[in-house]
Amino acid sequence: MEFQYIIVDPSFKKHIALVRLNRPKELNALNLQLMLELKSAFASLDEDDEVRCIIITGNEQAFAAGADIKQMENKNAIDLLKIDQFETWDQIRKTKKPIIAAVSGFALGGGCELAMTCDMIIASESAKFGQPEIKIGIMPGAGGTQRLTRAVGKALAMEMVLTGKFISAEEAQKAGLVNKVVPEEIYLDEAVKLANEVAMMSPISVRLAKESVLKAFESGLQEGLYFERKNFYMCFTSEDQKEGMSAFVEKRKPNFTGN
Ligand code: DAK
Repeated sequence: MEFQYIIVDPSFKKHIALVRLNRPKELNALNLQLMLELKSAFASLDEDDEVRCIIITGNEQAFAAGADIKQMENKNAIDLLKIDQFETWDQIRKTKKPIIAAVSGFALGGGCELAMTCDMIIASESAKFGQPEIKIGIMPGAGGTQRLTRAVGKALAMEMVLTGKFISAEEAQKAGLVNKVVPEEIYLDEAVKLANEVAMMSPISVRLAKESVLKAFESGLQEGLYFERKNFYMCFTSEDQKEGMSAFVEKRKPNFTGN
């Protein structure tokens, strides 16, 4: 897959794809073209049966410093409405495969929102998370007020959104925003480790389980429990369920095929 602002390797490791944001001079600011490229890459990786987990990363200095302010500066509301970037963000949100964000350096504004749209976050010790839109006269627009609040709670989310202050990787982990913080030299390796663990599981149960966890953010408990139950039953239509349980009984490792 050839793109201008991202680098995509569908077979980075066995069953693991890597998407790298690649506008280093602009700290990976998310311009419209980059977002369209991400949309296309995620759609295609989601269709690829060989891919069981996707890692998205930037570089040591920046995951992404937000949407491209220079591109937005002179837009008005109708321009934004016509561009309808939400469709692009929705494509990422709707990706069925699990996505891990490997974050180092700045994850700000749309960059923080992009990381939060992923399913898990591995951070390097240098990672800084923030929603600084308030400092440029706007507010978060790609889920920041909702996902950050659900992740870290009202008090910290309110402080970050209203003052634009950044939090460190360590604070982000304490607050529940990231899964793990590791030294900068190994943050991608650590993400691969986690991706590997997920990729070894049955892709069907992984898909249904991801869907079910996400449902917890969108529904009341009763509706979520019914949804989980249906997905649980569905697992029993897969060959992987038979394989997983036989392997346990036969005291061997399962070989999940995604059927
Ligand atoms: N946009 C454009 N360029 C950026 C940028 C950004 N967000 N962030 C950094 N850059 C550029 C800088 O302009 C500079 O370019 P040159 O001047 O060299 O040409 C280069 O990257 C290096 O940046 P600095 O020189 O500023 O580097 P420093 O180390 O001094 O500072 C910084 C790093 C990250 C603290 C600083 O660059 C900064 O504050 N950046 C802006 C952070 C920010 O405010 N982010 C939020 C942007 S608003 C939506 C979806 C999403 C969004 C909106 C709508 N829809 C679906 C409709 C999201 C909005 C946002 O994210």
